[in-house]
Amino acid sequence: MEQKPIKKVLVANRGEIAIRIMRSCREMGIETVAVFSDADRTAMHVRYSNEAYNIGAAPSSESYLNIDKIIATAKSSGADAIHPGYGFLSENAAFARRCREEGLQFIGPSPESIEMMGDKISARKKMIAAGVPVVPGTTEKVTNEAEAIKYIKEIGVPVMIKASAGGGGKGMRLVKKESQIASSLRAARSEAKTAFGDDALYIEKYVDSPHHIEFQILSDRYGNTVHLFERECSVQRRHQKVVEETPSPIITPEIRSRMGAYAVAAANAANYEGAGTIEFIMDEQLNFYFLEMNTRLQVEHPITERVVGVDLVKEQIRIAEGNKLPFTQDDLKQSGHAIECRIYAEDTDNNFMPNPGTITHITEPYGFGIRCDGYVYEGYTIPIYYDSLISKLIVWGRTRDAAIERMRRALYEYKITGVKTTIRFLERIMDTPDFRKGEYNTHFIEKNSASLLAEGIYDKKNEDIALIATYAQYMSRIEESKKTNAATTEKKETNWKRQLRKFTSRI
Ligand code: MV4
Repeated sequence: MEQKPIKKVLVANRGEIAIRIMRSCREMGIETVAVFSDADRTAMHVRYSNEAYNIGAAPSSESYLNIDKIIATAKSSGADAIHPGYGFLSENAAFARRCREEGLQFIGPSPESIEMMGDKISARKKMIAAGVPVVPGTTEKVTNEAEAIKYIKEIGVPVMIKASAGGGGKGMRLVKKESQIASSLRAARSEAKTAFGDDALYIEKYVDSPHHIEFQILSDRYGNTVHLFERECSVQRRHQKVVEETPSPIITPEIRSRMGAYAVAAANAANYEGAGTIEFIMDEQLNFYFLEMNTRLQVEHPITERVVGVDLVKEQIRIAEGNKLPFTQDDLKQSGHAIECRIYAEDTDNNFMPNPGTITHITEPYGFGIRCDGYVYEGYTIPIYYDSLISKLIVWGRTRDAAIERMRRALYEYKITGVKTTIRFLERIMDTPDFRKGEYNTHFIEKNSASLLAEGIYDKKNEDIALIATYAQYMSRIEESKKTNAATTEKKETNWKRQLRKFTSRI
């Protein structure tokens, strides 16, 4: 067993997750290096770390995605490892490879595992070979229209056309009628090419009204893998998760142990090392299929930590040091129930438009069974450049009902002024009968929009307007980065203009 203790970690991230990671480092006696953009000089992760270095302009392409700068900062600060958090460079195989070449320990899986799982067609192939159930569909990329039509006629509509380089809901098209195949295929291909620079597509049978259930796994480099049970993530809006809970209210112990065994098999097939998540999609009859693997620490990891009693960041670091897993599957049990609510700086009465600004007051909930992972403070201005997540509120209860009651209490105590937040919206979710009964799927928010949203409507047209606002915000960010990166900026602008034209033509 080859072990190399980590003494100093550079955290290549910002916001709540950067602090979350540094907290575990502090408990382990590991020093931390923060990196920050021009927009983050006053950010909390900069204050929390032992050292902090500016890595560039506000747009993430100039800072949190700047591989050369981050590697150089790690080396000059004497860090021996890099934790990428989630988002940004966390699933970037080239970055993991650079770390390896530069003698820095990437706290995460190998670039080969990231690449294999990042390519959804190769992931599907691997899973089929490992005996893991995947959604019925193509195993090779779809090269032409005739082939697609022939295949879809065979398995029957509805189907999803997906980008192999996509994931998380990006680059997908639902095909309900055979007559839509050609146009959907064309649209999906051009979108995939634009968004990922890779136009490979595959086709899956459409699973209607699905549940999104994912399994947390941990693997060491000696071939030991355990799962840490499931997270139910079906309460989401436009592929953004809103509430997560564990255990799932719908799966049985028997299904749980079968899914867990498949999750372990999936990780082993990927020759995986570190913490990862196997996403399954489950239909109304409780049939489940592998969807994709996330090769990073996830936003919602704390509910697993709470119910299983494992600090996932510490385990990631121990694994990266070359240690064996300190527990076996039999050592792990679920105890009680945990729920996470994501608090975003968004205007829920205005199509969840991001609402950055200055926090004029904040009171966070405390007390038994409560964890609040945040990063904002009174007087702090949330920058426009990044994700609008303010904090994650995680509660534990002995039973699901107790956890819901505790979440209601915690949301009642939570006060934020200065920016609009999702807190009241989350209170309404906790009070929705379908949620209380645990009877919900991925259509939950849309189905309950009358009581959840002020306007009571889930309006397509308004979504388009929100998109235009996002576009406007994006353009203002681009203006800033123009000086340094003229060529790619121009290309991005053209793509966005093309997309904007498509949307405006629908209004
Ligand atoms: C699907 C699907 C139905 N059928 N695939 C969305 C995110 C990405 N990970 C895959 N997604 C879906 N794939 C087939 N064959 C429905 C979704 C989907 C979804 C999945 C999980 C959680 C929320 C979702 C919301 C809409 C669509």
